[in-house]
Amino acid sequence: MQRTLVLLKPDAVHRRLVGAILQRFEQKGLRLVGLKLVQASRALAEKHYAVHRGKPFFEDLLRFLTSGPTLAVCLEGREAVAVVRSLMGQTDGAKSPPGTIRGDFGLSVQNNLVHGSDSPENAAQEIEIWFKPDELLNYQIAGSEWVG
Ligand code: IDP
Ligand code: MG
Repeated sequence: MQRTLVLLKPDAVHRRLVGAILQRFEQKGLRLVGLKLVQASRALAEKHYAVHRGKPFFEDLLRFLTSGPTLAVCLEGREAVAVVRSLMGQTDGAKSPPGTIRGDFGLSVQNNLVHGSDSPENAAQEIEIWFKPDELLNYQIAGSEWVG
């Protein structure tokens, strides 16, 4: 079963969209493995977005991610990485189709509510950045045979 790292960024928390966004992942059939409200430090934000270092939006992105609470979420399920990416929509809220999280809740490129890992390899690395091993739970969900 695949795992992925999702972040509900500070705009999602400030806009009180945490419940609405988490519901989409849950109702799709993904299950919660880890959940943690974090005030990201600059070091943590830099590590998470290391791949974007040097880009013109990098400093603003760090300021944004460290500006308030982020809900770190580890989700598990069949094809979890790709499923989360498709539920999120495109980076730019204005270009994201209705029905996606970014398409339904935002217009911004930067303040786009959610992060989702873009490959299983990056997911493994990112889960390690945000969670300690004992913060990730292994358990059997009742009725999981109906979901996949
Ligand atoms: P993704 O979150 O859809 O994977 P990435 O290209 O990995 O998009 O960019 C990481 C984050 O950086 C985005 O989610 C968004 O918050 C921000 N970002 C990306 N491109 C821009 C830009 O052109 N201007 C401002 N912020 C950007
Ligand atoms: Mg990305």
